Amino acid sequence: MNDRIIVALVLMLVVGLAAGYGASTMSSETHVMTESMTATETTTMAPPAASASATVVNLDVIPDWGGSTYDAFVTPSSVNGALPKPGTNSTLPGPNDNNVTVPAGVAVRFVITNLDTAVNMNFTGTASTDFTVYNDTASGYVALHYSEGQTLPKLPVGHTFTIPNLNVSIPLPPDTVVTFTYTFTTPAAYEYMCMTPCGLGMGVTGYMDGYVIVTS
Ligand SMILES: [Cu+2]
Repeated sequence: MNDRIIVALVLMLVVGLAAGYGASTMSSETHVMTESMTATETTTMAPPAASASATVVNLDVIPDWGGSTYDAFVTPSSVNGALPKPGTNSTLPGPNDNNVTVPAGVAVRFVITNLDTAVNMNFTGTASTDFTVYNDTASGYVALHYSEGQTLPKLPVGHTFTIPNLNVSIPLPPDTVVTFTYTFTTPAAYEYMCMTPCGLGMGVTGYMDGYVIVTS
């Protein structure tokens, strides 16, 4: 083996090692990028404040509402009021305290505060619409954003905010504020409910069942 061949072999070895190093570095970077792109955004920030604006709907989930043993969706203005009345009208909105009215064709921001700390099921599937979960932690609120169509991890939830006729279902983890925005296109009374087996209030109008009344 002459000197030129030895030099050529050494060069090939060095180039090969460099290429291999480069490849492993690139794949490592790609891996990191993939992880950061699919990871849920996490920021520490306060949840939105309650608002009386017509395009904001505030709902609270109260466990064992008024000692009734029924969990309930209530509008914050009724928290200190009378018990919501179980519905007597099974086809249209009844005389309850948790129906909300919004205009059609306007982006409506929902702010749902789940005051219940119970976990009743794992929520799986894909996000039906963009939503953000604000977790109340010892170090402040941590916001987790999920995008429409994103595969959800097994989210432990106490309740859901579900509008079956619109294929909207938002998980409500315990002790969180959950926000999402939705534009209703057609005026109608849309039933919303909790799909989690959370107890006696499930499916009872005025408790974990109400209506979003969309006006023209
Ligand atoms: Cu529920």
